[in-house]
Amino acid sequence: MTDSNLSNELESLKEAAVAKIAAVTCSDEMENTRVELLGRKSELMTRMRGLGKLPPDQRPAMGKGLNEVRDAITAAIKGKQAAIRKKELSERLENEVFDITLPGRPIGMGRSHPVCSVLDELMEIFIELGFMVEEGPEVETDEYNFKMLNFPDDHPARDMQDTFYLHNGARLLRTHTSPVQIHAMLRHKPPLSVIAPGRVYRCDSDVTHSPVFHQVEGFHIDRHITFGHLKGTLELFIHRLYGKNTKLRFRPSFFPFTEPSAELDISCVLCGGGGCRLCKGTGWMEILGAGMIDPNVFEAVGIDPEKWSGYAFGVGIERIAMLRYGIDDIRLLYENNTSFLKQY
Ligand code: FA5
Repeated sequence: MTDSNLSNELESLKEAAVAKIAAVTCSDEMENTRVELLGRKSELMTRMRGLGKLPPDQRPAMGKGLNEVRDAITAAIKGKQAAIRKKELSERLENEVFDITLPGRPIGMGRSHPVCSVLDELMEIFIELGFMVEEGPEVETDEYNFKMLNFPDDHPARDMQDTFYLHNGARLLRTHTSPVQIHAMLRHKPPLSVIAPGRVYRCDSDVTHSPVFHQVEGFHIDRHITFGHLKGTLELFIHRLYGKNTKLRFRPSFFPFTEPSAELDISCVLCGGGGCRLCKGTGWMEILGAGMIDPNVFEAVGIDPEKWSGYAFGVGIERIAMLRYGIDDIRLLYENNTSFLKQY
């Protein structure tokens, strides 16, 4: 092929491609045209692949000419793509109507969960009374959860709280917040007033029992502390929480870490004491365990029981929330049904 024949042929290939590009009107068509002109099956690429079969003396001129055609087509496509994008954008801006006066979609406001509200309220009462806040681990050892709290090995008292054991019994999920008493007594010297909120775990489930629930532990150690101080503090706390008309009842009980021990019931706020599903027909609802700290517990942490005495109590937060809001099934608190939770 002569030089002039070659350049005529390449010139007409380029002109045909540029004319095709100029006729394109939208971005979909642009993409199809690009593939047709520069894709693997395009005439240009087929010719480029055939370069190796040409006589060696024709290859440089043909290679140079094909590269120039490819550059020209690429430049024409880029220019056209920019023009089409601009045209399509201005068409959208002209045609799409955006009404900024339409009302927005409402976003639901978050709110405090009933358990959190009660917990905050309770903490506020005790902080006002001068108690300091302590926390302890949820994964405990038998030592802290039972042994140092005066639960003898293999004593039936351990069965009072069905325990979730971990690592073949080497660790456990704490069954109550009372082990925080031990952590705090080892950390601080008396006099000491502590409040310890937290999550606790028991293998237990019905309308008033949940396998995961919250307790607040409270204890006060000083010289000459008596059961009278315990009664006075709990009465003040219950009346602040439920109002002065709420009745309180202390029942003798047993906890290995307090002596004497008691459970505190309050009159059922749902039925007013007449008996319902919440109070299991008794008119009363148990909300906490309490007592005077056992001298064995003081000895386990190196506090002299001859010099110091103290009271302790452990409150179930879900029970307080159920009584406060008249909820008759503890499981409702954990189903995350927002229509239910929104009421509180
Ligand atoms: C205790 O857990 C003792 N540690 C409390 C204590 C502390 C006594 C300090 C003396 C001195 P008890 O097992 O009774 O005690 O639980 C305390 C409160 O937790 C109960 O009164 C109840 O309100 C609540 N509670 C117990 N088990 C559950 C459960 N499975 N679900 C929800 N609340 C529970």
